[in-house]
Amino acid sequence: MSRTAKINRKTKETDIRVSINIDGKGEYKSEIPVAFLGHMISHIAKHGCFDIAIIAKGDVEVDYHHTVEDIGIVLGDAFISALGDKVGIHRYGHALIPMDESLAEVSVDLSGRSMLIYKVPLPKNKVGDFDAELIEEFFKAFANHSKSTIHVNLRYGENAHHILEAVFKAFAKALSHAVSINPRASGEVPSTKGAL
Ligand SMILES: [Mn+2]
Repeated sequence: MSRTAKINRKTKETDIRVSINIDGKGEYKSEIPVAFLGHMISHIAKHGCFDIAIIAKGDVEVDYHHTVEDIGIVLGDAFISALGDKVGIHRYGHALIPMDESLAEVSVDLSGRSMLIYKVPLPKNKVGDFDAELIEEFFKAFANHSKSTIHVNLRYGENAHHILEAVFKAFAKALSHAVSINPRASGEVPSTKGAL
């Protein structure tokens, strides 16, 4: 059974369409009016081996906040929808990934409960024209809508672009393992409760 989803979400602030194949090859297509976020999501696709297509419009004349948050919402909705009943998945994933001088750690639990811990001190808030504080909003929205527990911790780093790239690559690797099928647990939901 293919683990795919298509989600459309339209509000007065944004209009976002996401399609995803969790068992993809890392193909990424996007039309996003926030270039830096598009660049970061390309790392989720590539290093998670997810096929992701996003078409997004947003009120970026205000600022990037609504568009970044809402892309997180729709991606989270798409992941949880594609995951279905979570039978046979690993559930947990963890990665510690360097990007040059930066080292980021991400732990994911597809727990059915929403929680984000985000400890990523940045040397400056701007990366190009992008407000780097919005990345926390992206992960908060993703955690809320995918009903997952996500801990993001920067061990150390100096360059804001490198730091965030390490965060996204670590997130991709952690999420990729969490959603992958555990051959020793086939047919079982990975919880002693019997449901996630
Ligand atoms: Mn880069």
